[in-house]
Amino acid sequence: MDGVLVSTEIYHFKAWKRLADTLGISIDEAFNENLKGVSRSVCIDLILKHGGVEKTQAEKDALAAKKNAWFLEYVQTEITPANVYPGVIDFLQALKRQGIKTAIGSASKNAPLLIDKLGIRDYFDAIVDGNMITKAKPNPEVFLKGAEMIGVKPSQCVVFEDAISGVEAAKNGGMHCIGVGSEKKLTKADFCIQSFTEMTVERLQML
Ligand code: GL1
Repeated sequence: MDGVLVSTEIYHFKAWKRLADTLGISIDEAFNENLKGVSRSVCIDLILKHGGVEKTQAEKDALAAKKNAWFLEYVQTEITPANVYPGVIDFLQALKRQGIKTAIGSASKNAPLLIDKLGIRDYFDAIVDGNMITKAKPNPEVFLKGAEMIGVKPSQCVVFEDAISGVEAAKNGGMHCIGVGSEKKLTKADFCIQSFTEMTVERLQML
């Protein structure tokens, strides 16, 4: 979801950077690639490790809560249906017309809130969010659960991913994967698109 269907990953990055700054840890967009598609608690661990800072579990929980409060502030004030990427709605409508099932697989615990705020719930047959999974990407749990919920075999699923760990999760689950972003970065994807405006049902069926 974040960074694939909607431009919400920038708000996660903004909130993580704000938190890292309070800890005297510097993170940039290149480091943020490691955070994409990764759960809140794993993000905290990666940032602390990056800064060589140690915290107790209770302190980590408090930091995670702080980041989430900032993220929710951005959701309330800055995120609107205009954050849905170009071509996404047209492609989802085309899939619906063809009777192709769709699911969201997100590590975010805020996914249900965002999906409603963005007005895209009706386009999906199933939603798997961070509250329903225990294993982070590159573990395929999030996608296997989605496939199970829509009753489709993994080998017949196509995952759209912008994160390296997400592409690996799709492949680890025996699924096809279309990278959303640079093919230099998402090297394990079957192919990459830069935008959903390039996507057609025919192109999907080639896989
Ligand atoms: C978590 C992380 C975010 C992002 C998403 C996955 O979301 O905190 O930085 O990696 O997972 O897209 P959340 O905090 O909303 O559960």
